[in-house]
Amino acid sequence: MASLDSNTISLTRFFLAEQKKIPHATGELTQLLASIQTAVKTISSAVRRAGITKLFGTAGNTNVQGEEVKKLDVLANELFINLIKSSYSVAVLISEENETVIEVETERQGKYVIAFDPLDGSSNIDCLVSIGSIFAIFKKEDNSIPTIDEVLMSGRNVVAAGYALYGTATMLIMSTGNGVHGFMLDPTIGEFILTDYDMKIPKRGNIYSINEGYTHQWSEAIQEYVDNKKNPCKGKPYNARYVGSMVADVHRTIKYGGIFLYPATKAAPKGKLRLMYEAIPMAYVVTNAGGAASNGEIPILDIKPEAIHQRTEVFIGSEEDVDEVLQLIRVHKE
Ligand code: P6P
Repeated sequence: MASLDSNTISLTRFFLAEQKKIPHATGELTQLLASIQTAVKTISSAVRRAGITKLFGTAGNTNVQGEEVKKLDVLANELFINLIKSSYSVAVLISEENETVIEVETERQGKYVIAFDPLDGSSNIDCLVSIGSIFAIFKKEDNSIPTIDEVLMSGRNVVAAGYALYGTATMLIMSTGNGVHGFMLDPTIGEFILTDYDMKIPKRGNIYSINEGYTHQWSEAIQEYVDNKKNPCKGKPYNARYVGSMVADVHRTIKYGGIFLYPATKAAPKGKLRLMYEAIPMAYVVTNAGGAASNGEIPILDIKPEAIHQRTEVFIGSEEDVDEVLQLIRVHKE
C-alpha cells in the first residue's frame, strides 16, 4: 500500500500556485481549470461504469461531423457545457458535438473562449479501448470579452490546453505555457495528483503512428516516409503503434517519443482531425513539452482558423521525427 502523502500536490493546488505567480491574475482561469477537472472526473466515472449502467451504444443520431453519436458523447458534452458555463470564466464555447458556437448568457460571461472535444475516439468506447477529452482555452490580446465573431483565434492565443486520457488510469495532462504537467486521478480520494512534473518529449523516438489502412490514399512523400521507417537505409526499423484514439496515440508519443501522423487522404483531402479542438490543443501541449506540430507546411499553432470545425493534416511528436517528414514533403513539392 503506497504511503499516504500528507503534502500531496493536487491539480487544484498546483494551478492555484501557478496563478499566484502572475500579478493581477483574477483567478478566472483557475476556476475554469477546476470546472474542467470536475467534468473529467464525472466522465471518467461514467466511462468506467458504462457497461453496467447501459451507457454503451449509440444515442440514435449523428453529429455535425456526420459521425454516429454515442450515449457517452451526449453525457460528456452536456457535462463540459454545464460545468464550463457555471465557471463564470468563458464567453463562448466551441464543441465538437455542436454545429454552432455556444454563447454564455451575459451575466455568466468571462473573458475566455474554450474549444473542446468532450469525448474523442468514442468509436472505441464499446470495445474498452482508451478514449479522451481534449480542450484549448483562448484569450484575446486585449483581455476583453469576446463576441461570437471573435472566436476564430490561432493557437498563438491559447493560454491553456490539455487532454484527459481514460486509459488503464485516468490522467489529465495540462499546460498553461509554463511546462507540461501530468496529474493521475486517485479514485480513492477523487483527486487528480501531480505525478509527472514538467514532461519533456524525447528529441527523437522509434515509433511511428499512422492508420496504414489508407496507405494507397497518401501522397508519395508520406508513402516514402513510412517505407523509410519500415526499411531504413541505415539504423533499425521503427515500431508501428496505432490506437485510433488521438489522445492515446499522442500521449504515448509524448511519453516514448516518435511521431503521430494524420495526413490528407482521398476521403479527407484536408486531413480528418479538427483544428480548433484536436490539433491546436495537442500542438500546444507537445510544443510546450519540447516537441513539434505541423500541418505539413507551417506550425499548427500559426494556422488562423476560418471555421470552427475546420480540419487539418497533423504531423506531431519528437522534433527530429517531425522535421524528417517535413523535409520529405518539401522535397516532393520541389
Ligand atoms: P481513423 C477518433 O474518431 C479520431 O477523431 C481521433 O481520435 C483519431 O486519431 C482518429 O479519429 C482516427 O481516425 O480514420 O484512423 O479511424
